[in-house]
Amino acid sequence: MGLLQAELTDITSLAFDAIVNAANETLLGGGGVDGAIHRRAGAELLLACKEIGGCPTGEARITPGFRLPARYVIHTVGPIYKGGNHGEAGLLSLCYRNSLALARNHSVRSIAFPCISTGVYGYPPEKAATIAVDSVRSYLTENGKEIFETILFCCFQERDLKLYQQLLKGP
Ligand code: AR6
Repeated sequence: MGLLQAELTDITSLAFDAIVNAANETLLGGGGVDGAIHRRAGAELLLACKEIGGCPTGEARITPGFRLPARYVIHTVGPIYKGGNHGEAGLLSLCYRNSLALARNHSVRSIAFPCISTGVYGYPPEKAATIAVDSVRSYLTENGKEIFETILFCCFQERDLKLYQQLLKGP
C-alpha cells in the first residue's frame, strides 16, 4: 500500500492517529461529517471546541478524539463554494496543508481526510479532489515523504472514491 490511499468508509470508524473534520468557523458542530464526528466522540469534544473559540476558513485546530478510535481530531474549515472566483481553491488547499502541518507537530503518522467542502459547502467534487491530491502531494514534496505513514482520502460516496482512485493513479 502506498502512502496516499483512498477508501470508501465512515471516517469515525478509523483507528488512525488523526482524522480531519470538515467543520465550520464556530467549531460548534453541525451536520454531515462534523455531526458524525461529534456524535461518536461524545460531549467532551464540544467542550474542547468551545474552549478553542472558533477557527477561520483555511486554518486548522486540534483536539483529542475522546470516544473516537482516532487519537486526535483536526478541525479545519473549508470554503463555501461561491462560483470559484472568491479564493476558494487557495482556501481549500490551505485546509489540507495546515492540517498536515498541525498533524506533523503532533507526531501524527496516519491521517484521514474527508472530502472537505464537497457536501453542504457545495464545492464541485472533481475540482475539490484535484486540489486535495495536489495539495497533499506538494506538501510532501516540500516537507518530506517520510513524515507520514498513511494519508487516507476517506470517501463517503462511490463518486468520490472513483475520482480519488483516478487521481492517485497519476504521476
Ligand atoms: N465519514 C466520511 N465522510 C463523510 C461522513 C462520514 N461519516 N459523513 C459525511 N461525509 P459535509 P462541508 C462526507 O457537508 O461541505 C457541517 O454542517 C460527505 O459525503 O460534511 O465541508 C459543518 O458544520 C461529503 O463528501 O462538509 C459545516 O457547517 C464530505 O463529507 C458544513 O457542514 C463533506 O461534506 C461543512 O460543509
